[in-house]
Amino acid sequence: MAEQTEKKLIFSGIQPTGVFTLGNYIGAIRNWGPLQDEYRCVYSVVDMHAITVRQDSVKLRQNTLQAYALLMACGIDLEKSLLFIQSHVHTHAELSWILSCNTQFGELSRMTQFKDKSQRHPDDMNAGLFTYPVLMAADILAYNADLVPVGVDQKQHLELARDIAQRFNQRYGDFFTMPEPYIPLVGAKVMSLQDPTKKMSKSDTNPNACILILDDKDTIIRKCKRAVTDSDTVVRYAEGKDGINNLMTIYSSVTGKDFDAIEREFDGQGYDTFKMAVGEAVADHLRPMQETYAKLIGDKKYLNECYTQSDAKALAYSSKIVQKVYHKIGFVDAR
Ligand code: ATP
Ligand code: LTN
Repeated sequence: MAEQTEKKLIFSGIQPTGVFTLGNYIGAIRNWGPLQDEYRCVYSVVDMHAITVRQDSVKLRQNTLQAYALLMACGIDLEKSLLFIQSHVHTHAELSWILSCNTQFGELSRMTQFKDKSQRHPDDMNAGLFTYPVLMAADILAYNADLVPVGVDQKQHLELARDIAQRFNQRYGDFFTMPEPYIPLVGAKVMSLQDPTKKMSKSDTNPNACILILDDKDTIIRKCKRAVTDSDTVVRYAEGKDGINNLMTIYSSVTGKDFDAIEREFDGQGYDTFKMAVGEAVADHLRPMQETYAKLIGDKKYLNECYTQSDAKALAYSSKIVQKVYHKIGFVDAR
């Protein structure tokens, strides 16, 4: 990365909590590949974040490799970017501790994701779930990232990362770059197919609520056909038509057509035809990625080489920043 220092730096991460949804894909991951030419990109499979919710250890290991291969299949190119596994780079946990000493209890209590997740897991309100946003701030600040591509649900966490950075800068002198969110104009919040007032989420218990990016064509079409819509029949983007608005957003994201063009295309055709078209367009869009994924996941040795190389580069880069942080706060320099 050293020879390209004039380019801005991007950081983003995704949790290995299962196969990615179409929401993860449209809201975040699909934007990561195209950014690689303009920016220095650092991406991570954030397994330490995933354990804030109880995980089966065998499944977590499989999901982490799967997430890694999926990101490569979605276009992360290791010639251009870093793609590493968070737990392999110890600077993240180290910086997280320092930042947690510069974060207020009240700030963390206001995080809506904490409130949601602690309600959903009342038997496991662990401290990690509470301090999750501090680790996320550490991920970003350990690289002094300029931009963070995420879906809209992560905006609040990013604002907290900025507040933490600003507080640190005020206490110890300007050091951290203020990271900016990079949120897509269309598709920043893909909604559940079964309850279009809720975000599509990997952890939804109803399998019809989300399209997984490894679903086959028949499954995708079936899920689209069953999507909850209103009792109107006109394909039109309008208030109160949450289900149709969501399907139009999905269709627009995978075909590149704008809402006016979609309304014209389905003029007088009713919801069934539209839902079928959405399912087919999504399946066709995902197919090349699915084929690449199938090849990658069978080659564990290659995957291992890829993350080992990125882990080392990420560690070298972030260590320099964390060492400077240690010095600024008054720790005696280590040899
Ligand atoms: P979980 O359900 O396990 O909490 P998740 O599906 O919310 O996970 P994350 O790993 O937390 O997924 O998110 C990865 C990225 O995907 C983030 O940038 C997040 O903003 C984005 N994202 C998640 N869900 C959606 C969605 N429905 N629409 C758009 N972007 C989304
Ligand atoms: N919290 C994020 C995942 C995440 C992340 C990050 C995103 C962890 N660290 C750093 C951007 C930058 C989520 O999507 N739930």
